[in-house]
Amino acid sequence: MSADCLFCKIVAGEIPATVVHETEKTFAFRDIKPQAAKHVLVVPREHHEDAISLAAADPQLLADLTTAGAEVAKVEGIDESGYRLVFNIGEDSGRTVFHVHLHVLGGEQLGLFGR
Ligand code: DGP
Repeated sequence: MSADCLFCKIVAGEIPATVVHETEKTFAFRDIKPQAAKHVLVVPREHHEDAISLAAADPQLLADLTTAGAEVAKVEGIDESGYRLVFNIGEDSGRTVFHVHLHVLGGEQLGLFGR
């Protein structure tokens, strides 16, 4: 656990969140500010800053996040209609929380990426 990390605190149960899915290594909860009808964040229990550093440190854990994302889509009932998986990296992505998180977005027709 990293001190002062919001998502470490959510994983530890110190800050409440609506949990959607859990494994030994991953934890998924609803985004507080949803950008789609269904918006869930999947994080590793262990603190890593972003998907790129996680890929270097523990590629299996990055794969576990993706697998958990697919399981979240099933739990949310959007696995057949389709969904989007997103990692934000670096300043221009607009990311705000520096504990790697996979966004699972769906439940409606999603718009194209852009400005
Ligand atoms: P990003 O922009 O990729 O860093 O996404 C961070 C997401 O985290 C953003 O969509 C809003 C969400 N978020 C921020 N604070 C909280 C919180 O306290 N609880 C929950 N459930 N989500 C949060």
